[in-house]
Amino acid sequence: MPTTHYRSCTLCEATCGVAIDVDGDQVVSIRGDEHDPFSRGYICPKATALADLHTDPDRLRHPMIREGTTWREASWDEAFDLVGRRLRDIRKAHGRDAIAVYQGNPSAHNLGLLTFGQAFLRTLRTKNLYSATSVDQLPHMLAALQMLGDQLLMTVPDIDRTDYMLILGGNPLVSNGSIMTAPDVKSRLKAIRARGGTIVVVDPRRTETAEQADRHVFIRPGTDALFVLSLIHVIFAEQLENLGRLRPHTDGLDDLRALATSYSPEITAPATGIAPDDVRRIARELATTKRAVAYGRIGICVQEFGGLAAWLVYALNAVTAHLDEEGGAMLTSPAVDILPLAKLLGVRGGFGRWRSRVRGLPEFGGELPVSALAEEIEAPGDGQIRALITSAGNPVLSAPNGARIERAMPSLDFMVSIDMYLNETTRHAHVILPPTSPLERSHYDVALFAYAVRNVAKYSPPLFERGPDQRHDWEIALELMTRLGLPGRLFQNLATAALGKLGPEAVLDLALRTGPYGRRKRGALSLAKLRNAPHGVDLGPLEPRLPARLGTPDRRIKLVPDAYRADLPRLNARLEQLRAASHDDGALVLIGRRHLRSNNSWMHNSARLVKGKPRCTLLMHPHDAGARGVATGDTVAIRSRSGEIHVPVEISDEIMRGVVSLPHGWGHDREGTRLSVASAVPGASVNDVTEETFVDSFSGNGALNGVSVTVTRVASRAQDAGAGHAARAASSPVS
Ligand SMILES: Nc1nc2c(c(=O)[nH]1)N[C@H]1C(S)=C(S)[C@@H](COP(=O)(O)OP(=O)(O)OC[C@H]3O[C@@H](n4cnc5c(=O)[nH]c(N)nc54)[C@H](O)[C@@H]3O)O[C@H]1N2
Ligand SMILES: Nc1nc2c(c(=O)[nH]1)N[C@H]1C(S)=C(S)[C@@H](COP(=O)(O)OP(=O)(O)OC[C@H]3O[C@@H](n4cnc5c(=O)[nH]c(N)nc54)[C@H](O)[C@@H]3O)O[C@H]1N2
Ligand code: SF4
Ligand SMILES: [Mo]
Repeated sequence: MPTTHYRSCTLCEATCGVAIDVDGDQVVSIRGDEHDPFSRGYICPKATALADLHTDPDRLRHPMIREGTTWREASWDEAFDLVGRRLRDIRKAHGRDAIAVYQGNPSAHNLGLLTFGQAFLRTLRTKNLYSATSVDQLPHMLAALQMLGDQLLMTVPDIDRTDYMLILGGNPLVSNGSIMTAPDVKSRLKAIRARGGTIVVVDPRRTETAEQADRHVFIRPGTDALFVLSLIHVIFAEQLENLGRLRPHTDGLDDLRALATSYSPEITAPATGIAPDDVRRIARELATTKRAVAYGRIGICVQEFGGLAAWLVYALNAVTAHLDEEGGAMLTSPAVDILPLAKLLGVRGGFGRWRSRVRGLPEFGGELPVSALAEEIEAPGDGQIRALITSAGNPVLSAPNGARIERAMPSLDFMVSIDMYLNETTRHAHVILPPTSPLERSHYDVALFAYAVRNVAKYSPPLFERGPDQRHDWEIALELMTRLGLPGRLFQNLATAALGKLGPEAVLDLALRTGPYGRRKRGALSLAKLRNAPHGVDLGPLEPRLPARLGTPDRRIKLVPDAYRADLPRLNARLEQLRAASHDDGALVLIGRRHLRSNNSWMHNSARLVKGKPRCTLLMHPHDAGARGVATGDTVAIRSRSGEIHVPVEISDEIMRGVVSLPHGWGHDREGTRLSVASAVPGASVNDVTEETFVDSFSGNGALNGVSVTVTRVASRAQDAGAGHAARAASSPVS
């Protein structure tokens, strides 16, 4: 008799409730959980891959040790002994900074990694901490830190109550929402229009979200800071500025006015490509709609002026009285308050407290930008990286010029990966420590519920008993913490032992009980309460949190934090350059793209998800294609300073002229991986051509979008028939 198990899907930020029918150890079906109050039955096609992941014969179930080019299974004891000994030796010989860590995106979807994993990393006390943050939301966190006083105080669009949503550089219909946990975002967007509201999308591509919106405006990649400055310019020029309820708590209105004066829509139009009338219209609509919000996502972050752009979107919401207001950009009241939790785990927010050794890129939140990783491995001298720990990350495919990181890896004295796949990154490790599958562990979305559009809580117990020889991520982290504990740090070592006794459930229970709903007199929230509510609980709509939650020293909102001023000359220089340039010169810039059935680099081993026509295609405007004699289906070479890749082309006017788009996370043709499905549909890695030298030098965030490339035809569709999918060019890499 099949039984039904309820849990949250952990594959993206939407946290959809799934109902999984199981018969013994077999998953019979995965459906949306209609009784989940947040996702109301919605799931996307990726949810079924939870079962594929679990049963995937390629998924590693034992620690692996590499000897030369061959791998053998090892016991946990042997693997931990080796890792502990090698890392201790390296630290002894070269110091703490010789050990680097890269943490990837799935860490944010994993209770054990968010608690024990974080604690472990901080005990290493190395300056060489890296993560996907610096190719993602870093500029958002920086804006939150600078303006509101805590890097975790990122705002969330109150999508269920807004009547006007300006979306910049986000494609929630495909990504299912980011820094906006909102299952079934499509229905939520539809509801905006159904209640008479308006959605405007600003994006270099007419995306799936743009197709659903009232209006779409093309923008030249990397120019959002200029566009938003013009919106702010118009708001002041037409005296529409309004700080609303937060006026007595906000500094810098005059500074912002002064700063925006020189960015009239006429000045910025030649750079952004957005007509002045469009700018004025959007500015007026945003300022005069009571419940309205500007929402910027990864497109405004991973670009040359990501720091400025993300800050200006926050400032725009603030000067239109949409910060911390219903229907605007709000802060959440999560059941697990991540602010105290982060402090407990040793995460200290901050910016620029130190700089990377080789290029001087700024630290953020205790981490250095991943764009600096390769050179920090390569460049000899004090502080050079000698050992690398990767955890839930695949920087070879995901980081800018991942190919250079890959070339640097063999020079490491030691590398260990905490990962369930032998993939493009982990194949360079000496040891792989594979954690349990998502269905074998308990789950609570500590991070994602803190950025959800409603306050919700849901606990998922494990569905399957883990195998006898399986370890959870948190157990792996704890074991490493024990073996690498710094001698003489008695308190830390005792804390490690105590944590180990507790496990993530107890930490979660404590956090729930001490959180805002755990201290209530009636119906106080606890782990036991959540265990009795398998579909999750709804804790209500978002509520105003300011000024109480401010973390700035003087407890005031800073509209114009000092740090940003210094970066304006760089923006002005680019503005002048773009105004002077002819935009008919045939130059091309490259941006990214996501697909509903894909998830960064690691879900291409599910046959269900990768079936169908190839997705790793270059989108190109008909005019640009015509000028190069390229037709749909032809194979082209994309070249940049980093290297060259070959991919098939799709011609469409959904992409702006002068811009081409290729998704990331492909390139599974590297030798020596164990990804039997993915390597049959390899595609090529866009991060072989993105550039580690192309960064937002102010924030340190990687500029994955807006990379200058050339595109030339290498084979016509006919010639290419039978050649299969895109491939990595055999040409020697350039660096
Ligand atoms: N060009 C370009 N590059 C990009 C982006 C882009 O838009 N364009 N997007 C960037 C963004 S936003 C991000 S977040 C990064 C993502 O890049 P990364 O953070 O490096 O993550 P993934 O590529 O998804 O790789 C995840 C790895 O974690 C492993 N894994 C999965 N689940 C678990 C688990 O529970 N435990 C452990 N230990 N391992 C697990 C997988 O096997 C895989 O090896 O890519 C970035 N790179
Ligand atoms: N299906 C699926 N879902 C995912 C992921 C996935 O890989 N697949 N990844 C997850 C992760 S790690 C993240 S961080 C989120 C990201 O979530 P989103 O930010 O919604 O992701 P994207 O679809 O990359 O949307 C970015 C948009 O920015 C546009 N863009 C590029 N350059 C610029 C620019 O200079 N200015 C402006 N205004 N727009 C620009 C792109 O055309 C694209 O439409 O998605 C998550 N969800
Ligand atoms: S939208 Fe995200 S959370 Fe929901 S089912 Fe799809 S992958 Fe899972
Ligand atoms: Mo991301």
